[in-house]
Amino acid sequence: MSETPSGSTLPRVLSGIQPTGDSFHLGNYLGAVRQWVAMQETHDAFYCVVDLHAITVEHDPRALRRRSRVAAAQCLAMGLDQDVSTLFVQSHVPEHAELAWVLGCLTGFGEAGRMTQFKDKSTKYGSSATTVGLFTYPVLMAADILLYTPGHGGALEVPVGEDQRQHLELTRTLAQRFNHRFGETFAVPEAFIPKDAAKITDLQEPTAKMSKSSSSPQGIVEVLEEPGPLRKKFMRAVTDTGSDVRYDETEKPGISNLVRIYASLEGISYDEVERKYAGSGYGTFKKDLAALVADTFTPIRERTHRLLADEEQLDRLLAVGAERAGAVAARTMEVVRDRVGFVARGR
Ligand code: AQP
Repeated sequence: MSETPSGSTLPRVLSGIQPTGDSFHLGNYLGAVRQWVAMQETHDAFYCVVDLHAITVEHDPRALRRRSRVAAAQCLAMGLDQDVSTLFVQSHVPEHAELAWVLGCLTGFGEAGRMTQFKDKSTKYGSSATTVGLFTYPVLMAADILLYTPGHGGALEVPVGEDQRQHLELTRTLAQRFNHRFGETFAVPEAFIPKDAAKITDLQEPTAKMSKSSSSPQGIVEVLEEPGPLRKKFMRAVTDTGSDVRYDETEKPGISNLVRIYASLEGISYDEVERKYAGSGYGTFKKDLAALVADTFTPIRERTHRLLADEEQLDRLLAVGAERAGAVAARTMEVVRDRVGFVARGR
């Protein structure tokens, strides 16, 4: 149990999303933000637009600023409520970078080098574009998490996809190492895969994850996309031989992805989807699925645009989140600085 600036005693949860695209995609919605919205009712929730992580690869400053606001606006449009949870921008709380430095000094070079996501990304970008920031990305993620560990025996839950499990393991190791060297400070965070979180794959390459930065325009379904192009993408989605709507990840990865999306949006089982479309063929199923996605995203898109139309108000809302998150982070860092042996600043 934790005590927050608002006095909440609910278990705490922390999660983040990168402002790396002009829109979130269907995977971000079904695999992350929709669960965030549900968890704000049951948890003392902290959600973060991780702009520091977004500069680990080359970026355009104007795009980053725009995308950070777009990311925050989409979170709010999807149902995050700043009165119930805490939504903030990572760079507004400088303690994230400060704790990352301290934790970096506890992380072995070899240990960081074993992170598979780093190996994949550095192979993809090539050695000249592989920065030290990309290498230490998991250490920053550890700092993001550990700053919000409730100090007095409370739990911190971190929803993670399979691809982030190794980073969470490193976070747990660093928490234990810090506690061992400097005294009990961090509760060791727990990973969990949120109920109903679906992994969504690329519409053109159904065995690859749908991704802001690596999917092709035809493979990704964007939340802010207009219904027309969105429908076309579903109609052109790669499907498999045969014509029956059946969930089979090995034999039918394309149609299985579409069944997963349908089931997830409707809150029904794969069997129910199969029964509903028995004998219908792919065309009817794809048309209905496109309409279902468009109906889900249209109000979100409209709310996002309304929020973005008043930038000052949006920034004020984010300042409220930064204030609340900053209060927790400042308390944690005060303890960390003392434990590590930094001289307290005179007053
Ligand atoms: N395809 C997906 N299916 C289900 N969940 C997904 N998530 C991402 N893609 C899918 C979840 O969305 C959250 C935020 O992800 P992120 O923006 O921090 O980075 P990511 O996981 O690396 O997502 P992208 O789209 O691939 O971004 P880029 O291209 O910038 O790396 C996470 O909870 C993630 O699990």
